[in-house]
Formats: sequence, structure tokens, C-alpha cells
Amino acid sequence: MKTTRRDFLKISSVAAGGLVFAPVLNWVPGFLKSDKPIPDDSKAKRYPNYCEVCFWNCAGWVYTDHDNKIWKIIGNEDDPHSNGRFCPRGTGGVGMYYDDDRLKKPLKRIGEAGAQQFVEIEWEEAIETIAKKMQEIAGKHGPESFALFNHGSSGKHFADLFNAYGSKNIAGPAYAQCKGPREEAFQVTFGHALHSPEPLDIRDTRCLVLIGSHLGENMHNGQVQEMAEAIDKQATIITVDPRFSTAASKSKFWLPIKPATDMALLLAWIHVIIEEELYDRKYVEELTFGFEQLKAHVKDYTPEWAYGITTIEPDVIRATAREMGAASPAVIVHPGRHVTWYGDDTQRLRAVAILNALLGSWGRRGGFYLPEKAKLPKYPTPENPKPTWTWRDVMPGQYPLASLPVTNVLVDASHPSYLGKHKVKAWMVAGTNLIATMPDLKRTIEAIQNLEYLVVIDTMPAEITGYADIVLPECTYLERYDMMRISEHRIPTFALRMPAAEPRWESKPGWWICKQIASKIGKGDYFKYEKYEDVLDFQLKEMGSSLEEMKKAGVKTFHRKEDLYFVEGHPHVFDTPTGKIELYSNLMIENGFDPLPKYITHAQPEAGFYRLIYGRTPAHTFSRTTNNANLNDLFRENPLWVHPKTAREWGLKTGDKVWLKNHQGVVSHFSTKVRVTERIRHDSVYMAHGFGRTDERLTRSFGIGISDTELISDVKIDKETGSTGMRSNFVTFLKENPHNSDKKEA
Ligand SMILES: Nc1nc2c(c(=O)[nH]1)N[C@H]1C(S)=C(S)[C@@H](COP(=O)(O)OP(=O)(O)OC[C@H]3O[C@@H](n4cnc5c(=O)[nH]c(N)nc54)[C@H](O)[C@@H]3O)O[C@H]1N2
Ligand SMILES: Nc1nc2c(c(=O)[nH]1)N[C@H]1C(S)=C(S)[C@@H](COP(=O)(O)OP(=O)(O)OC[C@H]3O[C@@H](n4cnc5c(=O)[nH]c(N)nc54)[C@H](O)[C@@H]3O)O[C@H]1N2
Ligand code: SF4
Ligand SMILES: [Mo]
Repeated sequence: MKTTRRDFLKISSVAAGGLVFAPVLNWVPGFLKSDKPIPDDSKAKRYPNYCEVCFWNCAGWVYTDHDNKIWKIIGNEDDPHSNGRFCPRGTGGVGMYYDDDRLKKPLKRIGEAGAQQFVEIEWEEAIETIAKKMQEIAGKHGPESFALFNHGSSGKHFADLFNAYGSKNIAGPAYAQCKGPREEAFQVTFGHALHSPEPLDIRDTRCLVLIGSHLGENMHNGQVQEMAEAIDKQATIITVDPRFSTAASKSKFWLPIKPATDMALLLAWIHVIIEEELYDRKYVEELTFGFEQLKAHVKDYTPEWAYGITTIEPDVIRATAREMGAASPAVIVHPGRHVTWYGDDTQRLRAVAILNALLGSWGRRGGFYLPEKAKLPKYPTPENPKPTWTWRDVMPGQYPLASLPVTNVLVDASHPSYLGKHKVKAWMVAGTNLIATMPDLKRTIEAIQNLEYLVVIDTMPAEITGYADIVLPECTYLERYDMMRISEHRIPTFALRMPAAEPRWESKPGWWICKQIASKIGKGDYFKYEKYEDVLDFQLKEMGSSLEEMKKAGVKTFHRKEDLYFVEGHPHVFDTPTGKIELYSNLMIENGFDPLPKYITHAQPEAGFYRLIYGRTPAHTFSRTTNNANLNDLFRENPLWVHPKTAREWGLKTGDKVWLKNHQGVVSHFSTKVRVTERIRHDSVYMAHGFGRTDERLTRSFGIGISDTELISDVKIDKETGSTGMRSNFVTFLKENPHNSDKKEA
């Protein structure tokens, strides 16, 4: 059957809808443009914003009704991230504003850490207390011992605050728990990291290889739309996934690989592409370094060798390599995004980068385009003080390729077992729910309990707030100004975020919170403006625009300065030591690593255990949306996918309740329902991330489903970047409630 664009998009939204799709269709219309009428044309207003439900940050319009109430949010047609369409999560984002479980007023702990006994306090007291503590800690241990964990837009204001304060120990999970190894592998190979959105020319590709990246459930808007377009134009999709994902269902080839063996497949593909001369010969000769070493290196990595490891038939390995060769250079071996899997992740992503280089896809139409970014002038501030130490000094010489701070190193530096001299004593956490986000929960909690002070800034009573000494309620993205969204793309763009409503209760914007704290710790000069509009207007005027113009347009696009793809006859110099694409890397050797990726064996589950695989579900972003009424309606609990053979062995059927125990004896707090399906390998089980919430203040999501994070206690660290490999955890089923006293489950 011919696959059409409509089909693919429908599948994405149906997957989002599950059982209760129909009643909410008008609420969350998948990728269809919203046709929800504006209530009263004469009184309805619209305000530009960019979505904060995930980091694709699509620009859109927020409409209010005749009572000035937020009515809906839709995509901005001029934005290349959204092309005027929002994904279900973006549309449902309004539920974040309306959630009555939100944090309403600053809170101060009165009980033990983790006990969640808080009293409401006034903002003034909250700011005073935090400022005093920041000064006390700077005096006692130096400002460096106060670390910031941040994510999302407002996290950036807090980074400004910490830089002014004198600490560069600022880290977010989007590096060491997400794309760190990918960024460094592409940096080593092409002299260019991929950033966000990744510069993938999916709309014009003739062959898209998804290796552990599941577009269609991973709803990164622009990429999903372009994949639908490519499918429409008959592009070949090859999906390598132990699970029959939405993307697999749209693919010409589904390779249900044995988990943790992708490196063998990648090396065998490289072997075939070289042996059968399927690579782009001219491109490789002109632009790459180390081809001969690579050729010798992969000589024995035959498809027959890989078959024994991956369970993928040699014929299939050859056929898929030939598809890539035939499409070259309009081919993309997708670099993935959440790539922290098995601890050899930088090397696996090096293999992905090398494969793309052989196929000549970097800088080519239908491969990787050359992104451009507009530069926004900086609002004038004094120079930041120079810290005496940073996260790098915690473990000198470790993780040399990490170009950004590593969250888990800051956790290590806070842990009682750390005996070095660069101890972290206090944390501020803004916009990241570390309890749901960091693997090895026990260690995270031990580190937190060892702190002198913890401040959390969130919109919701997320689990991490339960461990804080002070909790500050931030207002949502729909209620505040923020920094401009500047992103690289085919064309450079800016997007404005402005409030569509007053902050509910006593919540406040991040910039305001930072400005108050800064002025109390003698750093007021770094936030020298009355309101954030002043900063925006200053920056926009320098760019030949203004806040007024942006309020009307929402998005501003700029002309490119250079070509979108390489131009024949113009030799390109890469930002690598050789100036070429480095198939073979001396830089890796200098840092103590293999110059070419090698296959290493990873542990497989013992009898009775199954590899825990987790991923995205279209209606949710991590833990930030599970309590959102609109999205909770769409998908409430994360079922556990179990293969029929496994289900038979355990006497499990669809709908049965199970708890899970991992190979290190960690038991899940809650249970979930089994979904028996052929769509998962028999040696693995699968569930969506973000569930199994343990904070009772989350009235819709508390106690529903299982948290993958709880069960990820065995972490494999990537030596190159320090990133946390999270897929080496094996679970078994518990059919009886292991927590007899658990009221919720009893
Ligand atoms: N087990 C497991 N762990 C993972 C992953 C996984 O798949 N499984 N994925 C990893 C990846 S790829 C990533 S990128 C990270 C994501 O990690 P996080 O960004 O920590 O993810 P969330 O769970 O969404 O937590 C975000 C928190 O920010 C709050 N928040 C939302 N909007 C705002 C705001 O405007 N202001 C403030 N102050 N707070 C706000 C939310 O309420 C929520 O508590 O997780 C990583 N960790
Ligand atoms: N709906 C939605 N979309 C999102 C997000 C979200 O929270 N919700 N988060 C965004 C963010 S920050 C990120 S980083 C991306 C992450 O999105 P992706 O990079 O697509 O990563 P995952 O969601 O972790 O998907 C992992 C896939 O890998 C498969 N897999 C597991 N083990 C193996 C293996 O050993 N080999 C292979 N080949 N495959 C394996 C799983 O079955 C699953 O389909 O998604 C982004 N998009
Ligand atoms: S992809 Fe969806 S959730 Fe992410 S920014 Fe865009 S609309 Fe929002
Ligand atoms: Mo991520």
C-alpha cells in the first residue's frame, strides 16, 4: 500500500489518542491546523509566543477570548519550526496554564528533606532567605560550591544569575542525559556539532535511516512534518529498532535489532559500503581524511559477522546498505537525539557520522544542510567574575571531550563519597525535575541529602520540589516575557514570547526572580532594567526591528549569507585538525580514545529478565506533561509492552497489572498494565518515560504507571563525554503488590 502524508500524520495522532481519542479530537487535533473558532472576532486578541512544552520551541499564536481568558494556541505560519502547525503536546500546552495543581506561592520547608512539609511565605522573605544563603555559602566555601541545574528557557536567566555570582557549575540534562555524545562525535568528525533543531534536510531526502530514533512518537515537529513529506515523495525509510515503532510501520525495512548491538550493524554497513564501492568517491577523496585506515579497520566486520551479534540477516544488511548507496548523497543516517545508551555512545555516534561522510550527505541536498543563525546583540552587563574552579576540576582529566558541564559530575561532587577538594554544597534547580531525569535515583537523593541548601524553581509541584528548602513558583511560558528564541535553521529566525495573561496566583517570571536575587546579593548591575521588555526592545532595535514590530509578527526571518549546500568547485575547510572530515581521528588518540569505532560486547539479560527500553509517547514530554489535564486525557498510564512469547511464559495478558524489579533489586513504586504485542522483541520490554509520579500534589498523575527512571540504577558512563548510558537495566515482573502497605495500590 502506498503510504501518504495523511496516513503518517494520522498514525501519529491516533497513537497519541489511544482509547479516548474521539472526545478530545477538537482539543488536540494532532498536526491538523486548529479550526477551533475564535470566540468573538471583535474582542479576541492574539499574542505571539514560542512553545515550552518541548525544546523544539515552535513559534505560535496564543488567542484569548472575550473575557481575556486563554483560549487556544496555534502555530505561526512564518515559523520554520512549526510551519503553522503544533503537535498535540503544543496544542495541549494551554493545560499547563490552567492546571490548578500548580505552585502558587513561595514555599519554605519545615520538615526533613524529602518529607514535604512546607509553609507558604511571601516573595520578599523567599528572596531575602535565598540571597542570604547565597552570600553565606560564597563566604564559607566560595560561590563555585553553589551549582545550578537548569533546563528550558527560564533556566537561561538563572545561568546569568550564577555567572554574575561567580559559579560556572551550571549544567542541564540536555547534554549528559541526552545528546552529549552525538554533539562531540559530530564535532570530532565534521568539526561541527548538530545543535537543535538538527540540520537534517529530511524533506528532500531519498533515504532516511532511523537507528534508535523514533520520529512519530518523538514528535519533534519540523522533523515529523518533513518525514511525512519525504514519505509522500517515496523516500525509503529504514528503521532499526527492537520495537516496531510508528516510524517502523512506515518503513520499507524494519530491522528489529538485538538491543545494544547497533555498533556491529553500523560497522557492517560501513564494510559493505566500502567493499561494494557504494560511497561517494569524489566527496570522500576531496573532503575526508583517513579513508585507507577505515577501509582496513572494517575489513573483517562483514554482514555475516554482524548477523551473529545483531540477529539481522546478512542479506538485509546488504540490501539496506545498497539503498543508502543508491540514494547518496540525498541520504540521512539520523544522528538521533537521546543517545546516552550503553556507555560507548560517542563511538557509536562516530560510526553514524562516518557513515554519513562516506555517503557524502554532509552539506548536500537531502542530507545535512548548512544551518545559519542570526546574532542577537547582548544587553550590556559588567564582566562576570572568574571562578577559581569549575566542574572540570572535580575529576581532573576525565571526560575530555565534554564541551558542556556534566550534570552527573556535579551530583558526584555533592555526594558524601566524594573526597576531593572541589565539593558542591548547594544547588539551585530551575526547570528540570532531577528526580525523574537523572538515572541512579538513589545516588541523586544521597547527594541532595548531603547538601547544605537546595532551592527549586518550577511551575508544578514536581518531585524535586519535595526535597527543596525553598520552592519558588514560576509562571508558565504563556504568562511571561522571555529571551528571544534564536535558532539556526535553513533560514535564521527570531521568535518572541510575550504574556497572553497575567501570572496566576503569585507565580512570577524567571527573569524577575533572578533580578530580585541579584539586587540582594550586590549583583544588581547585571540585571539593570526595569522590565524584560527593555532588554528585548534594546536588542531588537539594534537588529533594525522593535518590540512593537515583533508583537505583530511573532517571528522574524533573515536572509542567508552563505549557500545552503556545498557548491561544486568551492573546496570546503572543516573545523577539524586536518581541515577535512575526519574518518580517522588523531584527536581521539591524543585524548586516549580509539581513532576508529570498535565493536565491544555489552551485557545481555539473564534468564527471566528483559531489557528495559523506554522512549517518548506523542502526547507527552517527559514528566512535565503527565499532570496536564488535556494531555493526561489523551494518555494517562504508560503500558508495558511485552512480547506474546514472554507473556505466555509468565501467564500475562493485556490489562494485567505488574510491578517491575530490576537486576539490582530495585522495585518500582507503582504498577502498570501489560500490553501484549508482537511489536517488541521477546528479550525486551518497553514503556514511555515520565510516569509513575510520586508527589501526591499531582492530583491527576500521582501513582499512575511506572517510572523508568526508578529502574535505571545501573549507569554506564561514556568515557569521552561523561554521559550516562541508561539502557543496561534488566527487569522482571512482579505479579503481586510488593508494597503491602501501599494504600494507592492496595
Ligand atoms: N529515565 C529517563 N530519564 C531521562 C530520559 C528518558 O527518556 N528516560 N530522557 C532524558 C532527556 S533526552 C532529557 S532532554 C531530559 C529532560 O529532563 P527535564 O527537562 O528535567 O524533564 P522534565 O521531566 O520535563 O522536567 C522539567 C521540569 O520543569 C518544569 N517546568 C516546565 N516549564 C517550566 C518553566 O517554564 N519554568 C520552570 N521553572 N519550570 C518549568 C516542569 O514542571 C518539570 O518539573 O531527561 C533525560 N532523562
Ligand atoms: N513526544 C515527545 N517527543 C519528544 C520528546 C518528548 O518528551 N516527547 N523529547 C524530545 C527530546 S529532548 C529528545 S532527546 C528526543 C528523543 O527521541 P529519540 O532520539 O527518538 O529517543 P528515544 O525517545 O529515547 O527513542 C528511543 C528509541 O530507541 C529504541 N531503542 C531502544 N534500545 C535500542 C537499541 O539498542 N538499538 C536501537 N537501534 N534502538 C533502540 C526504542 O525502542 C525507541 O523507539 O525526543 C524529543 N521529542
Ligand atoms: S514540537 Fe510540539 S511540544 Fe515541541 S515545541 Fe513544537 S509544538 Fe511545542
Ligand atoms: Mo533530550
